[in-house]
Amino acid sequence: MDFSFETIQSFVWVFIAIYVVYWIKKPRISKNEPPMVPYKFPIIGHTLDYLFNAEKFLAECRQKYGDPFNIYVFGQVNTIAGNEIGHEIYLTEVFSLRSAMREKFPLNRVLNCFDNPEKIEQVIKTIREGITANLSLYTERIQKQLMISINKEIGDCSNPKLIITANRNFSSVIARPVADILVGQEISENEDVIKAFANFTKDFTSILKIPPILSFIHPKVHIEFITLPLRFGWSPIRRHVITLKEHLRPILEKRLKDKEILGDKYEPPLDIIEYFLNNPVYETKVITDDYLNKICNFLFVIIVTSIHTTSRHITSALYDFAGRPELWDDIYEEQVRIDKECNGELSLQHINKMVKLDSFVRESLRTFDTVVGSPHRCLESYTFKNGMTIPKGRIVQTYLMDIHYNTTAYGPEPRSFLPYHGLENNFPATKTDKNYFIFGSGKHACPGRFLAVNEIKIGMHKLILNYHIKTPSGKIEKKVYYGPYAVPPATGLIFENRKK
Ligand code: HEM
Ligand SMILES: *[C@@H]1O[C@H](CO)[C@@H](O)[C@H](O)[C@H]1NC(C)=O
Ligand SMILES: *[C@@H]1O[C@H](CO)[C@@H](O)[C@H](O)[C@H]1NC(C)=O
Ligand SMILES: *[C@@H]1O[C@H](CO)[C@@H](O)[C@H](O)[C@H]1NC(C)=O
Ligand SMILES: CC(=O)N[C@H]1CO[C@H](CO)[C@@H](O)[C@@H]1O
Repeated sequence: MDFSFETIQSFVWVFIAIYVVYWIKKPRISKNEPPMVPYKFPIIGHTLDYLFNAEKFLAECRQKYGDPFNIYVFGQVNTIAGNEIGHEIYLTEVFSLRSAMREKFPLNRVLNCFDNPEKIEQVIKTIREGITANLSLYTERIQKQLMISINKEIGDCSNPKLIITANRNFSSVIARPVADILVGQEISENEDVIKAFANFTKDFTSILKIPPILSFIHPKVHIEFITLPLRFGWSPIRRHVITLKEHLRPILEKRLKDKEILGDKYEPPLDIIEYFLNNPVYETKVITDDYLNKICNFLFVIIVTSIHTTSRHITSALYDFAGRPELWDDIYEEQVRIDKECNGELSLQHINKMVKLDSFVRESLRTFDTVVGSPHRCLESYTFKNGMTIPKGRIVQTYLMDIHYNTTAYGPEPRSFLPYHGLENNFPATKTDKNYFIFGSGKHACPGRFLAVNEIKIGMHKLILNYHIKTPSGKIEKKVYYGPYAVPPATGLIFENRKK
């Protein structure tokens, strides 16, 4: 989440106004609640600590008050659940990520199917059956698309090249294979479609740049305020939807026609739109505007959950690699060996053999360093196994650092980068575990994680084979923080061709 800090002055004034009006508003905490961390200023509560000092502040709270505890941020009580309690949140349907996301990331205001649990279940089923189960059939295409991206975005680096906006660059790198899988090989050759895929999430999040000051009154007030322009017809993402619709229509019409003419001889292309066309729920004889809207809605849910996340983590993994020269040779050696074995054409078996790279990627995901995340809303009053109770409506945040930096699981120095921990313990990067929550846990764990890790591994494999990758400082670069949320460093990376 981005906060614009330039508007600090107006921020202060609005703040004072709200402070005066609402200084009486106090959080009500019932008897058996987790301990409330004391605070000095009404309304503001722990907001400033949460925004500017989350890591240290929460570590102190954890030590003093145990697990879980309550803090007071943006006028709301949040329960912070760490290593001992965190797992419970993911085991029951009482806690809902989607319900909490509606207030943080109001995508439902632009993609109406986001409000419909059935539609989301269909998306998840599609990812499982259409993508994960057929991943081996997509691998060659993912590889090809990633190579096109790499050649385009990074290209020839006979002279070392500093690529500054690595994060942005990588969203178009990842957009290409995702487009290929979703809408097929033909449309994914179109640069406008790739841009629409790559920019969709970024443009949507432009409405989130407004600091959540009005949340002090109520989170709903903030959400109504920031989505106000949408109601008057402004939409940061409309042009992306239009681009995709324009290119989809002729392709879908052609497929329907071919099917009619060829009958049994029709050879269905392998992609998600074909899966969609064959789904009885979405069966159609004509491609109407309404139908196109439906399919775009569906596709953009996958786009918004897949591209930004994956590009953020491949970027971060590259910084992790670039900052650790001691690992370069070992991991490069594995990639060269596999490259020779497959003659440059990776199959899923070859990707599964990249065990050192897999372990490295897992470690990069584990040490991503978001302090707390994955907000879940409590849908009805709930009592934890330890007897503590929280009321309906409460937001529970997962204290990821507490889970990922557990000394029992990761030894006396859990914060250090342990590149081969996954390899030595037989934990693949896709496997969720009680001390590895980057993909969530339980029934709702990220259904896209197999695709994501696959893309990251293929991408890194190709990059490491082709380039020396360094940080400008020669050291490990620091992550950038927005409140408790981490994003990859912004210093850029230096790419230089390897001599072959
Ligand atoms: C490195 C990349 C990714 C990370 C770190 C990530 C992380 C997550 C997390 C933490 C959750 C919540 C899980 C929970 O509540 O237990 C989630 C849910 C989800 N992810 Fe991912 N994800 C990634 C990539 C992807 C990709 C590539 C796709 C699509 C192909 C995807 C689709 C989804 C969907 C649809 C959900 C919602 C599941 C539900 O509501 O039940 N994700 N992801
Ligand atoms: C998976 O691939 C097979 C073989 O090409 C195909 O018949 C099947 O429809 C695919 N599944 C999905 C859900 O796309
Ligand atoms: C996508 O975003 C980039 C960077 O902000 C911008 O230069 C480009 O014009 C955008 N493309 C589209 C189609 O919106
Ligand atoms: C580490 O995690 C395990 C499992 O969640 C837990 O039982 C153990 O108490 C944790 N260790 C520490 C030192 O917090
Ligand atoms: C597509 C894209 O954003 N490419 C950029 C990648 O990074 C370099 C270096 O900052 C830019 O010059 C490219 O325009």
